[in-house]
This record gives sequence, structure tokens and C-alpha cells, in this order.
Amino acid sequence: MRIVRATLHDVELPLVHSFETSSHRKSSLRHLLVEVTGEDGTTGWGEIASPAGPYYASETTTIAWHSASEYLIPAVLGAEWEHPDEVSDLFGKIRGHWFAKAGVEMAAWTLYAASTAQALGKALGGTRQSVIAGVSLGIEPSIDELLTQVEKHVSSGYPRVKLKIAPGWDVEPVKAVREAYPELDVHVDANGAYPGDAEAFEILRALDPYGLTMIEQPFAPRNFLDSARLQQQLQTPVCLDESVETLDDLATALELKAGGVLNIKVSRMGGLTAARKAHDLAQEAGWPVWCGGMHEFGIGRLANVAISSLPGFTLPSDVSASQKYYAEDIIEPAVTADAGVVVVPSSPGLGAEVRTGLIAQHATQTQEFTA
Ligand code: OSB
Ligand code: MG
Repeated sequence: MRIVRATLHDVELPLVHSFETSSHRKSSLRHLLVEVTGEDGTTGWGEIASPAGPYYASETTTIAWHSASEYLIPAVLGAEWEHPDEVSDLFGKIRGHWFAKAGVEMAAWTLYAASTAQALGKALGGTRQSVIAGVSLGIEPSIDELLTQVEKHVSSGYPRVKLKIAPGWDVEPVKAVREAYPELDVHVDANGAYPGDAEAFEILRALDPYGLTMIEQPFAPRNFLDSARLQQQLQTPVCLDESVETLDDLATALELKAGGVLNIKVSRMGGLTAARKAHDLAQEAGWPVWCGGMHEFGIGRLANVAISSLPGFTLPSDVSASQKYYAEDIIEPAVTADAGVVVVPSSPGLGAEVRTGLIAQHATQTQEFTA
């Protein structure tokens, strides 16, 4: 297979409800869409979902535009490959830039799936027909507003709620949500906001009695040691997100027992092939996995649904309905969740039509590349 043409679209969509994490608040999102054409005329799509600012990872949207247009797209254009597992090798010499690599590789995967008339999930080895979605709720201005958000999503059927926490917004919101919902599957995500000091350990230990499903990324991404120390002191599993960008990071985490659960993000790990390998490694080690999100538009969202159909994804994934984030998604039909259940598409390729008109309407820059 060969990609003979590519187009990079820089697209900004407004969020229906602004979202705050330990680092900042946002009300619209800018992602890059990668459109590719194979020599048989089939189209594939990928999404580069890096955040606009360097808070979750150092790779901003502007940096991703640069790496995709100058290095990654030129590396794949015109190159011959048989299976998308080979595509990441084409840019194997380029260090980092996981989000941009993931978007370009995703375009090759969807092109391959469409061209060979397989659903993306099946092509990846997925075995589920539907996956369970959880929601991720940002830091709210008050506990009451947080409870309103929890109620809204629990009443629409989501079986798991993840709460963003940060120093000063941790035990109190968790206590309030637990008191209001004694049985709900609740977990927290600190996005690495806690320093590894005694006070932070004390706060994180104070979360242990609330029966959380996991505490996600309490410490800075490279701080595997404090994560391992904390895990020894808690019943609650520690989940790693930002810490695991590569399979080597995962091997380190497993060896050190720096947690007990893995959040696999296709974007953070540089693509679907790496995500699948991470799933295999974690499964062998007995760590349950789930798929994390980056507020993806429909293309990245469907890639997340597809990878979540693999058997080791036993915890609810951040694959909530498009409408949680966007009034209008760039795919048709949009992703829907009925009582928290998202159907894995069975039609060939990505599993939905891409609304090129809507993309053109929201694009701020576009660039074409030919082999
Ligand atoms: O840590 O999981 C995270 C969004 C942006 C940056 C980091 C994270 C998130 C989310 C979004 O939690 C979850 C989703 O896409 O539904
Ligand atoms: Mg996270």
C-alpha cells in the first residue's frame, strides 16, 4: 500500500461546556486532521489531538503542525508498506512527537481498514461489539456545580465518573460525590499535580477510604519512584497516564510496580500499533487497561472506540458521546452512548462518514502534500 496524497487540516471546534484540569481551563479545541489517499483512491483519516498549550505534554498543536508537515508526512508519502504496523517504522528515527505520529499512523490504519474492507476495530484484533464509556469531569467552580455535572451524566446512564483533582480540590469533592453516590464507580485524575512530598502523600492516602476505582497520575510524568511508593501504601490502584509514552516506560512501570492500572491513549503512545502492544504487555502483567481520551473529535474518538474493543480493555474508557464535548461533530453519524454503551462500528474503515464541508468551515489552515 502507498499513500500518494495527504492534506493537513487545522480545525477549531467550540466545546459545549468549558473544561478545567489541574493546569488550565479551555472552551474550544484545536486539533489537526490528517487526510490521506492511497494509490487505489481510498481515503484514510487520522486526528492529531495534542492540546493547544504545553500543559498535558510538551507537544502543542503548533509543534505538531511543524513535525507532521516537515517530517512525518514526508516520511510516509510514497513509501511502500503492507500493513499499518510498519508505518511507525517509517518515522522511527524521529524522537518524541507522539501525538503527531499517532495522527499520521491513524490515517494509515483507517486507509488500510477501508481498502481491505474491514472495520477498524476488527483490523486491530478487537473482539467486542460494544464498549463501556465513562465520563471525565473537569474541576468546577464549586462542589454544587460539580454535583450538578455528576448528576447530569449519571442520569444519562454513564456508569463511571472520573473527577479531575488538584491540590486544594481533592478530598472535599471526592467526599461530596461519594456521599451523594455511595455505589458509583468513581475515579480521580490529578494530571501529575502533586509533588512527591509528605503532605501530598498524606492527602493521597486520605482518598483511600472512598473506594475509588483508581487514582490516576498523582505525580509528575517521570516520577515513577513516588508512584511506586504510593502504590505500596494504598489499597486503591494507582493508574498511569502521562508517565507512559513508550513501551519502555511501560516496562519500567511494571517492573517498579509504579501502579496497578494503565490508561492507554492512542495519542500519547504515538499510535494504534503502540497502543495495541501496550495492551498486550499490560495484559500479560495482569494490569487492567482502559482507553483515555483527549477530547477527540469524531475521528480520534472512533479510533479510541476501536482500540477499546480489544479484550484487555476491561475498565470503562473515556469514549463518551461526541455531544458531551461538541454540538456538531465532524463525523456522521456522531458517536453516541446509550446508557454508557458505545457500539463499535462494523462497517469498513473508520466506521462513519467524515463531514468535509464542516471541516472546511472550521479550518484555519490547510496544506496539501503529494508524493
Ligand atoms: O488526563 O485524561 C486526561 C483531557 C485532556 C488532557 C488530559 C486528559 C483529558 C481527559 C479527557 O480526561 C477525557 C475525554 O476525552 O473524555
Ligand atoms: Mg489522565
